[in-house]
Amino acid sequence: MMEKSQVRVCSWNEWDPLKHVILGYATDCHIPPVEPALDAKIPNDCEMRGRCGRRPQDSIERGNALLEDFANILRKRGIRVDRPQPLDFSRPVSTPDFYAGTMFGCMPARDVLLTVGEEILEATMSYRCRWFEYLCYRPLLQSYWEQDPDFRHEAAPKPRLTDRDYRPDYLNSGISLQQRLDWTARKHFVTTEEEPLFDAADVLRFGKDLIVQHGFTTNLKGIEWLRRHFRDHRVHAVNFPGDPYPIHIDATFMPLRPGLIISNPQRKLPEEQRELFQRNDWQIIDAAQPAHNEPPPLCYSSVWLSMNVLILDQKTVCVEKSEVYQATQLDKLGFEVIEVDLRDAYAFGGGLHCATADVLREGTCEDYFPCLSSELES
Ligand code: DAV
Repeated sequence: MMEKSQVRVCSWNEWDPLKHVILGYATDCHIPPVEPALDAKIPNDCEMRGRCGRRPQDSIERGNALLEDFANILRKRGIRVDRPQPLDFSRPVSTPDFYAGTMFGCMPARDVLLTVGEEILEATMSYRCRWFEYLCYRPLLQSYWEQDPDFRHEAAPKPRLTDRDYRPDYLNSGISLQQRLDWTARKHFVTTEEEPLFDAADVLRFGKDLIVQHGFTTNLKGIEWLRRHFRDHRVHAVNFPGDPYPIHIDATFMPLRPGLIISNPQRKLPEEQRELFQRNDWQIIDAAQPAHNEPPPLCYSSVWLSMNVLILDQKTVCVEKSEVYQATQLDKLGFEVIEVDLRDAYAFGGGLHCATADVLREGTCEDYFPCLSSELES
């Protein structure tokens, strides 16, 4: 669904005034059959193990109703909201290299689309079931391209996703939590370095600098690909020991405005990687505790979706309604907090930040890290 009027694509960071956004749908979302990278993300005791197929219709309807309410909250603030075009996600994904029984869905737009300035880049993705997800966004991107002569629509090379992309030791479903923590602390992730892989939600945009999480969904070659692609940017790899399932940076490290980041207290940025922020007067503070002890049913994500906030401008932030501790923290930090009821849509792929992808934020490309020594530029 596409609203009319002239489109302009441009967004350099996570906090400048938001004007236009894409928001996903829960429609036809599936739990895909087991595949290597997805399997590594599902906790051992999770009820999703062994389940696959279309998600229950009542949960899809509830998810879509909440997403529509979220869209209306944004529209009332003058933000234009476009929606993707869901596919028949029950269909398999088949290429010469692999076969996956079904697709996934199109709720977390942030995972697929990376907006950097006047460019929107389709990520490679690293799950087989998500290989074709970009197609849901093509009608929108094509129409932006026709309306905005400065918009650059780009796509990263589609990966082969053969078994060589995944470490076989993660296929053992009996891996202990301690084993996972040991592995992720020494960057032994499920994805190998067979070819460049990244999900767009592993990237945070700080003007001239891109901060990219190395983990399950993004490998070092993916980060190197981004570095060669965004030649006018500085691309920094980060990783977060303490996260047994490191996918997507946006429930781990979240810039709120220039100089201020909330960071997941269970997933600390290593000391040597903090230096970049400290030298440039960025404060990294612990995010508030989540309000829940467990994620909602059939959800891949952790309780830390509490910190998956959507910033509307440097004074205004959308927070999930039940996340009272996170809301209080943001209020104390001087933000106007807008409550958004979205928890029952988490199972479709994430929270408020995940569900959206920027099309337009006001503002220009600034340098928020002027003090960079060459040895830190990696
Ligand atoms: O903490 O489970 C979720 C991020 C989803 N985009 C987590 C990360």
